[in-house]
Amino acid sequence: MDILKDFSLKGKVALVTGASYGIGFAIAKAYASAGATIVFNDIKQELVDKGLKAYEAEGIKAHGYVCDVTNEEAVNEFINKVEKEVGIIDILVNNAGIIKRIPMLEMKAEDFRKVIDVDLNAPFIVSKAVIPGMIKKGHGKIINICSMMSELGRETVSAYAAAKGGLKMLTRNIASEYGEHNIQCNGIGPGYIATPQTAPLREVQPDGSKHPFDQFIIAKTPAARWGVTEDLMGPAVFLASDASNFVNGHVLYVDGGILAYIGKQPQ
Ligand code: NAP
Ligand code: GCO
Repeated sequence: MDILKDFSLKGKVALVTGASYGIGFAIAKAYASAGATIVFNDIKQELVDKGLKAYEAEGIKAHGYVCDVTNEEAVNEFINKVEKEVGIIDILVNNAGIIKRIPMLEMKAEDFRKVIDVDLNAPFIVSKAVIPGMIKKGHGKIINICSMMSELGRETVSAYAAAKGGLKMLTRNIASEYGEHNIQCNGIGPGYIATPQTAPLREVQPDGSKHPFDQFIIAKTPAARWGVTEDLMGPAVFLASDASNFVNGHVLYVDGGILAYIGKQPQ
């Protein structure tokens, strides 16, 4: 037997949302390397063009589309187009996401709603659009990009934590509702990963010292470092491949051990 065959994505169509750069781009690159055809979207044409160039530089022929994942009508049109131009989607990664770091008492309800819209409502909208094709095809993989904040809270991220906690439960619900159609829906909960989203937490201070949050995260992480987008590649391929066909409704935390660790004891 060749167990590596179970990890192959040959012949599969994978849609990764918001994948012009960052975590989505790394996951899409890994899928292409495992044999999948890559489809991605972003809100603006400039970002799609930038993404297409970045994929091309990696030797990947990706299909890029403009689509705001919070707009149900636009998402339905986009998925129809992909099904006609590329094929029925076998793998969906709900990656597009935003964060607003604002103390709760200063946060406007409008800002809270915006985060919920992109980080929770959009995965519902996009999943709803791809599931009928997956049912027709007889299989499907949905991977929701969750967070440490699916489990933990912290100052300033009330909307993000509410959305990512909700996304964990949407994951379990999709698994429960469509498991009988051979659809597996799982989450990946990245730890603190160095991307543009977390850049403000890693900025060097005016006096040249490290950002206090940077040191805080390194101390909280048994691996003693920030994650890099490449850390998510293997787990994302596993959850998209036949190797995980009986794994359903699970969130795989890829966090260097943060969730397992009580924190450094006082010296
Ligand atoms: P990022 O660098 O900010 O990338 C997010 C991508 O999503 C961007 O390309 C962004 O486009 C796109 N996007 C945002 N709103 C969209 C919309 N309405 N429609 C379509 N695309 C949209 O973030 P990242 O760090 O790679 O994060 C990717 C995912 O992982 C997010 O869901 C994030 O919450 C999650 N995550 C990140 C970390 C981390 O430490 N970095 C940890 C755990 C989970 P624009 O540039 O136009 O906004
Ligand atoms: C924050 C961070 C996090 C991470 C990530 C952790 O401000 O605390 O941005 O929320 O991005 O989601 O898993």
